[in-house]
Amino acid sequence: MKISGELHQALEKNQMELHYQPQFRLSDGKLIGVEALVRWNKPGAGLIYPGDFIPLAEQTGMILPLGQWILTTACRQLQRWLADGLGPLRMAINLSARQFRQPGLAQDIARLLGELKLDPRSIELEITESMLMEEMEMAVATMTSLNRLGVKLAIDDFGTGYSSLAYLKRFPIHRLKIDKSFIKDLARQAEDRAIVGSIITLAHSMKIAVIAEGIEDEYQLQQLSRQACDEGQGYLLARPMPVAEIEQLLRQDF
Ligand code: G
Ligand code: G
Ligand code: MN
Ligand code: NA
Repeated sequence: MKISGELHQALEKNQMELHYQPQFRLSDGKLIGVEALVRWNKPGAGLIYPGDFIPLAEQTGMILPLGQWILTTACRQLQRWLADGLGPLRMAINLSARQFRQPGLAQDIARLLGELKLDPRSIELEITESMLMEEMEMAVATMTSLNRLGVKLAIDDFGTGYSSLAYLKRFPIHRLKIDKSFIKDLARQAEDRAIVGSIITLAHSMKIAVIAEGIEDEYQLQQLSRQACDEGQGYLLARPMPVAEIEQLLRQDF
């Protein structure tokens, strides 16, 4: 079967799963959130990572039902954790470009959060710079309605797109996620330290918080703390993990 047909069946056959990667506050190391990351558990093939099926899902439109499933599953999971006393906790969810342009996104999310009685402020939607730059008027309208709903908005992979920094002023943005390419060589590259420092200063001057992703070693962690980065995520701190594992971690922490 062609992979596009397989993707369709994968959802129906319950082969999609979400893994969760913790996010930590750097000032005291507290776990304050998780990012949902989708995987396809394909029989006979093992775990397939999103890089190998999200682009196709985006092309074929399958990303819309898949994205809906991801939103619902992540929000339900958060609701269960909070009901179990595991929290306070923020759930970060990646939106695809097509999902972001889908009319009615904010209403769909509002309905979902209403059904689950979830505080919208505990949900953070991650979008990329390029999603903001195309069809700017529509992007402003979508961001505005999401912001009115009360969900938080984060710019993922920050620094890798066309950063017309003017958009930071135009859009209601709560957090920048510094792309891991700037974190990788932090110890060796003075330029990367300068870029990271500038992003943090700029963001803070606009009352926007900053999270660094891809933290893999102690130097990076210390350097980011010194540079007053608010939060961090990366293999050094914790890997993305399946539900059972993250629950163990949450039970230790809360
Ligand atoms: O662990 P990682 O391989 O999960 O993720 C690779 C890429 O796939 C990242 O750029 C990430 O943003 C994207 N991705 C992961 N999970 C999701 C998801 O649930 N929805 C969308 N649209 N993208 C995702
Ligand atoms: O949505 P986004 O593009 O931010 O996806 C995050 C990606 O980064 C996922 O593929 C996730 O598995 C991966 N990731 C998380 N922590 C680390 C890390 O410390 N190092 C690297 N190289 N990748 C990471
Ligand atoms: Mn992300
Ligand atoms: Na990212």
